[in-house]
Amino acid sequence: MRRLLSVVALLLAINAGMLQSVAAQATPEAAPTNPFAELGLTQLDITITDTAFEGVPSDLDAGRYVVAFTNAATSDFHEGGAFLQLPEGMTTDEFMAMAAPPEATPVSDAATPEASPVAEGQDDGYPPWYYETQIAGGPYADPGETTYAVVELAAGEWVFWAEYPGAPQAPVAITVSGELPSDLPVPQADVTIEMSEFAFAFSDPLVAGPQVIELANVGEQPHFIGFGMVPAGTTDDEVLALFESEFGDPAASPVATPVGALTFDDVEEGWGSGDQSGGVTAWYAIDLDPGTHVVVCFVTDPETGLPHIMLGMIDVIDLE
Ligand SMILES: [Cu+2]
Repeated sequence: MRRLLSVVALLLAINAGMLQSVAAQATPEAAPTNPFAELGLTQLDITITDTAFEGVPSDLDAGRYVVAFTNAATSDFHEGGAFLQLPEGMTTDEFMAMAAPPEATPVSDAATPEASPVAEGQDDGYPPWYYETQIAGGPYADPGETTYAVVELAAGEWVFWAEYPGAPQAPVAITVSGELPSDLPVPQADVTIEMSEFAFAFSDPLVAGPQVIELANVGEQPHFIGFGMVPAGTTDDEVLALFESEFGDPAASPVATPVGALTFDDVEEGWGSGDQSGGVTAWYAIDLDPGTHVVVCFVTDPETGLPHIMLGMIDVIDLE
């Protein structure tokens, strides 16, 4: 949930102290095995460090790929990224400049460092191109862990990036060429989760333990799924009230629940996917602890300016 909260932080300017309070408390677990090994797909071994993404190829053929993603950063956070096709008319250099940390951006006039397009974009939410371009999903992993995903990349100019401007890891450019094969292998999934405006729909109940999810965005806006563990008995309304208390505009929000006892200290970071555009499916090997989980999406709805969680992309589920 670190990225979820990072996004919210960037968009809504929460203070850094609260972000600290929701840092991961997860203990390292045994690395899951690769459930996609039998598909015959090429594997991309990508590692995130404190300063870079390593192992991202610069050229690929169009197709599906198994991504083995290792979090070797020293933070306590869930770290990851997503494959994003450059929007029409945007060059790789322009994307790199948009995503660069502020201190790495040359500032000709030191008196007005905030007057960059990046800062303006953050104030206004996601830039319009975010809703137009193709985002293929991407892997996230807890500290020291390796996770597995299958993503599909069509021909075009792509980047693998950390999903928020200012990340210390620079995006890596990928040129994808050729036609998508017509006989793409389809991973076997235990549960299909459909994301739309504004709901998650589960084909089967999630269970505790390792499993493969097929994550399908059947909507129009980008979506992702993020998990967090909450105390047993927590309700949707309590989670919504917590987020509304920090980020919400009571006049604009459909939620009018009074703030409950739930605090950000009660929410423990869990697994989350990279963003996926409408029509995009990706597969992820996940491993869920027993207990009560909240699943959420924080992409901003451009019409209302509200994060999708406030519009219905929230479920509380109990796993045994
Ligand atoms: Cu969403």
